[in-house]
Amino acid sequence: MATLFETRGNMTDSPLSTEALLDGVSGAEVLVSSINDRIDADFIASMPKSVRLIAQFGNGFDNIDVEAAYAAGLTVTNTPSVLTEDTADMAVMLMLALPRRLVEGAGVLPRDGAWAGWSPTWMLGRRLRGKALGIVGMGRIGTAVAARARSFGLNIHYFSRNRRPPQVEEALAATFWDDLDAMIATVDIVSLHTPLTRSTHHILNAQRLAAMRQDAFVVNVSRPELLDEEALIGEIERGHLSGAALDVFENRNGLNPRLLKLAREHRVVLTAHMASATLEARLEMGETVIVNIRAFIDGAQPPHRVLPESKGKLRS
Ligand code: 8YV
Repeated sequence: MATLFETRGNMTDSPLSTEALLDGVSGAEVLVSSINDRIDADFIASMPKSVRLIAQFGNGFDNIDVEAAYAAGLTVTNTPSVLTEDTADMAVMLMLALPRRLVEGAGVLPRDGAWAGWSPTWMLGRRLRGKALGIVGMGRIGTAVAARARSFGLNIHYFSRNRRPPQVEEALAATFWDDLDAMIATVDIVSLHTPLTRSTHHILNAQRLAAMRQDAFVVNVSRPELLDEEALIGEIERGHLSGAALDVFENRNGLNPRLLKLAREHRVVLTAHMASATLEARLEMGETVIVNIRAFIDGAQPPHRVLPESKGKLRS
């Protein structure tokens, strides 16, 4: 970007305050944002009028009030596709890690430096093959998760705004549900792959968590607000759900101590928002940002424009 454009960057790799961000965009035409930057209606109203494009470095864009941006005549873009495979890898890795006790097992030798040896009941986990996986949101990432999960012998179920074509369902042997409550009450694993919008906020609410099968578990590599974290913790604590594997969690006032306790007891696996963290994904995200900016500056439609929900769809 520094070669192509006159660029002012945050080189610290840590989030900027609103004031610093506003200062940074003064006189700029483009703001390149990430999930850490809160681009709400107030921020948009305070932004210098020179800014015409918000080019998000990321797939999700729930940190941006897209509605307010469009009302102010701004264009918003994101970087889909390039982090699909890495994110799907992570979802499946977590799906395996929890029932096969990977984190707990991998910690034994480094902690004790020795091991008493194998026994028939040593580190017994639960088998994944034959279980029913319920995918909430069968977009790019959900579909990539389904393809991987299929090869691990999971039976694929999904709930999505748009039903996938018959050939996709056939290839994945996937069952479509138009009733989320019914699907959730049937499957052994619920994995969330829907974007965070007003309508998906707490899509996995207390009632749905309570309706899940005994010993079922939850995987979330999407956004923490998709589930009611308090209710999830409660269901695990009371022994109804067998656990959760989360790459995202509420962290506004620090991590919930009850969640941390469950992680220390190995009933929950926590990774720290790293599902798309590969060098390759980050480079391709950067390239996608550049393509979006270049197209916009050249007066063309940027390839990865995102539209407000009220326009009837999320992405162009
Ligand atoms: C990104 C993500 O790294 O793209 C997303 O939606 O959740 C992340 O994996 C982050 O959003 C960067 O803005």
